[in-house]
Amino acid sequence: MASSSSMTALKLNAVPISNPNDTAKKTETVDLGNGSDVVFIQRLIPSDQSWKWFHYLDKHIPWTRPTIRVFGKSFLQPRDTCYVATPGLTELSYSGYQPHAYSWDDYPPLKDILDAVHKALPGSSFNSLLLNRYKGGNDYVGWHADDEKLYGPTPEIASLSLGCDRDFVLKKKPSKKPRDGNDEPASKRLKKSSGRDDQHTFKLKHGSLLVMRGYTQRDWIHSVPKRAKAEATRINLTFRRVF
Ligand SMILES: O=C(O)CCC(=O)C(=O)O
Ligand SMILES: [Mn+2]
Repeated sequence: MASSSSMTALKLNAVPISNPNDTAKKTETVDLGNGSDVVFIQRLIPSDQSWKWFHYLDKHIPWTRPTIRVFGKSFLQPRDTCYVATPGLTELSYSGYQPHAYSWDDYPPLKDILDAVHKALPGSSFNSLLLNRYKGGNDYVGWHADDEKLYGPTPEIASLSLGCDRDFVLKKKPSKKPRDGNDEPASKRLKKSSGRDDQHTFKLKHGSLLVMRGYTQRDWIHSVPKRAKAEATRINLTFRRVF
C-alpha cells in the first residue's frame, strides 16, 4: 500500500495545474433560435498580449481601403481591410471587390493568433481571415450577413477584437412575405419583428472573441455602427472556413 506521503503527492498531482481563472473566461452563449447562436468570450486574450498583436498588425499589415459597390453605387469602404487565406481556396469576392489573398507566412504572428482562436474553439478549423481596421468612430461596417457561398450554409465566424471598444449589433432579418396571399405591408411586418429578442448588442472589448454559428448568417444581419465617442483605432480579425 502507498505511504501517506506518496498518497499526498498523488492527490496533489490530480489537482489541475491550469489557472482556475482560465475556465472563468466569462463565456456567454446566446441562443438566437432556429439553429443560430453566438458565443461571446469577453476576455480571451490577456491585455498585454492583445496590445502586442495590435501594434504589430497596425504597423505591418498592408491595409487598403478599397472601392466597393453597394446597390449599384461605388463607395470607399468605410474601414481598412486585408485578406489572408491558405493557398488554393476559392477566391473571396464581396460587393464587387476581390481582395488579394496574402499568406499566413507573410505575417507570422497571425499563426499564433489563429492557434489561440483554435485553442478556444476545439474542433474548429479556420483557413481564411478578413482583417478590419477602424481608425475612429466614423469608420464602421454597415448591416450585412457573411453569407457568401464559399462559407457553406452554416458558417462559423470567429471575430477577435483588439484596441478600442466598439458595439457589435445583430438584428434578425425581417421574415419573408408569406406566399399565401397575405399582403400585409412590409412596414407592419418589420414592426412585428422588432421585439427585444430580435436585436442583440455586444460590447466588443480588447481581447474579446465573438463567434457566430449555425444559421446566423442566413437569418440575421450584423453591423458595427459609427460611434462618435470611439476615437481610437480598433483592429478586428474575422476567421472563417472556406469549403
Ligand atoms: O468588426 C467587426 O467586429 C465585424 C466585421 C465584420 O462583420 C466583417 O468583416 O464581416
Ligand atoms: Mn461580417
